[in-house]
Amino acid sequence: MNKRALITGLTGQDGSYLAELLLDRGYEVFGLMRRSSSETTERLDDIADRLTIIGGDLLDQTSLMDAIEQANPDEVYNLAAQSFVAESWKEPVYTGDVDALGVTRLLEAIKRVHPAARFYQASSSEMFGKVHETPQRETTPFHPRSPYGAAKVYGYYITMNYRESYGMHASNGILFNHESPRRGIEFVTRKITDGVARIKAELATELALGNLDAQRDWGFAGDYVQAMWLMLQQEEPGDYVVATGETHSVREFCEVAFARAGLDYEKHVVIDPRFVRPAEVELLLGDPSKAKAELGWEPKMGFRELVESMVDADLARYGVAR
Ligand code: NAP
Ligand code: F7E
Repeated sequence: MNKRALITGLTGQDGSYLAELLLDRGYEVFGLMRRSSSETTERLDDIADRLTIIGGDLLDQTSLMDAIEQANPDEVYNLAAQSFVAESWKEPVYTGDVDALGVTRLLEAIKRVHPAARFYQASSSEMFGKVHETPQRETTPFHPRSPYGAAKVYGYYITMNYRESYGMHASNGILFNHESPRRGIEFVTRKITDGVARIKAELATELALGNLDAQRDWGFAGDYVQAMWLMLQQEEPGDYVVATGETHSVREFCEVAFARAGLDYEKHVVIDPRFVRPAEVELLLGDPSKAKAELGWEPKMGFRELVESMVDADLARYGVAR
């Protein structure tokens, strides 16, 4: 019989890649989707007719219990979150309600309705924040720098707690930044590649950014959902860093992205203090050795290919040539 999986955050970047992966592997895929007055399924256009959508929200306990009952899943992937770090200072309580307590609500629903389901929690490198060591690994202490990071630390520990308290197969993927042409437009990578395309299409002349010196370990989302799936195929649950082991600055991202379209970033990028954060995560660099050794996982796409594929996709969207 086909395996059944429930994905929360189905409409997001990772939800769409994970749904594709699971469908390819013969899963019956269910997705939790919150009510919206407008269309939120554009990332799912190619696979929509193969998915079963269940209405629900991480803020609503009853809907989560019903979703687990309806999907009766072998595997649950909790990808839903208020995922934009900058927004978390504007909506700290809401961010905590979804990203921290939402995890407890979902774990509790699984525990009560179908405790044998395996659980994946989308934990984040933002938990390392003001880093205590470099590279960051599974044993590096957490020091979150935003309401988002703090909420994700709670989500991480409550996942571990349900594993230890109730013997649930619950795992944390500590994922470093991962991007794609499907990345939300407000995140810096996509903001840059969209900005390049807009400038090339003569719709803009400038791109306003914040801290160009921040460094991130950027990988490709399509590679990272593979690691999520592998975690739930292990006999024992666990916590894994998923990263490329390379770090680059926002400035370097700009350089490569603008160059791909024959442009010089220094002529177009301007600094706007509105995009500088109250507390910054200056440097992230992950050590994925455990994922490689235990899951056999390795990233396939490198930095340059990632940036260029995102630029190419945005240029195509605006109908302009390189
Ligand atoms: P994303 O594109 O922002 O998607 C977030 C998803 O969560 C969307 O489907 C959104 O639905 C849904 N959602 C938000 N609030 C919800 C609620 N109250 N109830 C139900 N669904 C809700 O995020 P992503 O980049 O795919 O990331 C997936 C997960 O990994 C998130 O938990 C994120 O925090 C975490 N993470 C991401 C990265 C990264 O670099 N991408 C790294 C580490 C961890 P709508 O479409 O209705 O808004
Ligand atoms: O910022 C700097 C900004 O918003 C990256 C989420 O998926 O990954 C993501 O969080 C860096 C920061 O991602 C702008 O200050 C400069 O240092 O693309 P971002 P993030 O905050 O790293 C983690 C792992 C997650 O878990 C999150 O869900 O870029 N930066 N100028 C800027 N950032 C933005 N957004 N906009 C700017 O104009």
